[in-house]
Amino acid sequence: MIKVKISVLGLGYIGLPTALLFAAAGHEVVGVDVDERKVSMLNEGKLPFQEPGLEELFERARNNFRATTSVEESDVFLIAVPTPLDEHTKAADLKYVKSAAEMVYPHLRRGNLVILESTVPPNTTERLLIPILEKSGLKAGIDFHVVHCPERAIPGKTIHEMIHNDRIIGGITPESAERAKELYSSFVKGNIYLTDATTAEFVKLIENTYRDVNIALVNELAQIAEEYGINIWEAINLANRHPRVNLHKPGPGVGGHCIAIDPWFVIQDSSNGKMIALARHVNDTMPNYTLRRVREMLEGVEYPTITVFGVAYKGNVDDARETPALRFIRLAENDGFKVKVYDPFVKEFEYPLLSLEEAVRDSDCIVVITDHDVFRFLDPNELGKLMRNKCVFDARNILDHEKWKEAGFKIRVLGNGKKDL
Ligand code: SAJ
Repeated sequence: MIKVKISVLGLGYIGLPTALLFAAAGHEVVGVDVDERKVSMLNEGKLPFQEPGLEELFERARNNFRATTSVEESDVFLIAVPTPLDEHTKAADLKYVKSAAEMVYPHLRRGNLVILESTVPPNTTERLLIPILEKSGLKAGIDFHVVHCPERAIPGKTIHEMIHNDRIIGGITPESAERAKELYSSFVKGNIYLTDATTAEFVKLIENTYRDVNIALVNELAQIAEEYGINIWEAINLANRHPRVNLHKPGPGVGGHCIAIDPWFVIQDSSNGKMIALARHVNDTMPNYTLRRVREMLEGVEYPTITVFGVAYKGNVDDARETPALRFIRLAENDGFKVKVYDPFVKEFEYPLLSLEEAVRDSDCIVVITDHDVFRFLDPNELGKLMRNKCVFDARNILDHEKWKEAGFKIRVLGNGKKDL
């Protein structure tokens, strides 16, 4: 392996593990982030967020890694900055990619490699990134290499998947792609497939769009199943016995920085995309549907108080970006519910995060919004003693319903229309 100096711009959920994997592989890595607090934390040996295996990886990488707020000359520049959605235009907001490219081009040298890992709409590498980099006076594909190498790692298993998942590398030239393949081979054990930059951009987006559309399908089927008095969870398990059926799980909505956003990047410059947009709408309105079911359960209860179990966008992570819980809580408050929030993982949130006891005290209904495993092991008898009414709405079908029933709880489950609950 040829040891190189790599600057990684953006030390978030993707950039930091990537930087540490390259450093642990023996490269000299400079982590660059505009957040001075994060930079000093890292240089003091502290991690800014939790992810399984990250602590151990940080230990292995420490000697080859340092963090800073400014870019310096390097052999490789890897851009892993956020690409949020502009809610008004439903298009990608690429301001962080632009500013990262503006920070890089003054330091660009002949033979350098620039890697864009951020998830972007098709043509972003060719039409936005390269024109900025060429302000250096150097020509992309001739004087320096450029690739788009989308990350595909799922939070909760990020490091394992960064090493073992197959990778797609899209080069503006085949040489650029080969050059990046050589570099990623220093820690990637999955297969590395090469293509062009725009195809790689599109591949990333359609992976997440596939998941979002399939989740929308089961979210709609869940509502239909309830009308027929059917339990969607039983039906899905049975249907997935079919060799060519892989139905996903319904729930109170789709969150996170990826699945809830990337479909919009696919269709933003296209005259097509009706189904993809409709799937977004179905998933974005699941908090409304969930609230409707909770309201039915609490019919007749005056000044109802509900307890939201979980605000992370999914189970066992501390990330609440784009979480469906926020929309659910706002809708519930607008509807006259008093809402109390409990989440054992999330540290910062728009609403106060209470202790378990405080959150359920005098509550009329527990609403399971996030599928944190710890909720499965809670004792409904103890919780029931603190509540005003013993109701639970399980929007993730994760609780042991028999146990809660025995503890005297009235139970409803999203997608289960069977009356015998
Ligand atoms: N969800 C459901 N039902 C399901 C699966 C998920 O309602 O059957 C919900 C989750 O609760 C969550 C949201 O969808 O709110 C997304 O969760 P997720 O676990 O599906 O995905 P992410 O966002 O954590 O990670 C995805 C992954 N993409 C795919 O699996 C195609 C990951 O591989 C990507 O790297 C990541 O997006 C990303 O960064 O793009």
